[in-house]
Amino acid sequence: MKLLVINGPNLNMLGLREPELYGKNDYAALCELIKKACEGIEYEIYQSNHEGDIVDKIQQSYGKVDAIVINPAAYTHTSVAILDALKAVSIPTVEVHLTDISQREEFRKHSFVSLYAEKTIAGHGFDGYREAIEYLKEKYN
Ligand code: CA2
Repeated sequence: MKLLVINGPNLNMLGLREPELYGKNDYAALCELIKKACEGIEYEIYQSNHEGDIVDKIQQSYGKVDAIVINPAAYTHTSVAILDALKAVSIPTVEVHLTDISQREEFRKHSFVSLYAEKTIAGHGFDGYREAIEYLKEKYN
């Protein structure tokens, strides 16, 4: 099984600002957690601040990747393009958010990606990634 983890804009800045929201651990620590959770399977972690690059990455996964974990970050709330790319490749996907977006500003409450993702995990911090990976391993490995 090959799993792709996609992280959207600014997640590479974790730990530098807003620790009360996103925690004090940095992006390298998140990648370490993902690495441990992916023990026994092939995986890749991809981070980009650019919507089109994320769309390209999803398209390139067609026929090569068995499952996707995605935190689209701010693009969650704006990107029909990322939603359409996920629909186009039809790869099983779990959406993850560090924070509970349903309890934040109005503009964060809607997620385009949720319209495709088979599961959304929000508000569990870094652990949400572990939960998403375990769910996909259990179901598709
Ligand atoms: O809760 C989440 O995981 C989010 O996807 C995080 C995004 C936010 O735009 C979404 O609404 C919810 C933000 C990504 C990281 O932003 C940072 C901001 C300051 C310092 C470090 C990271």
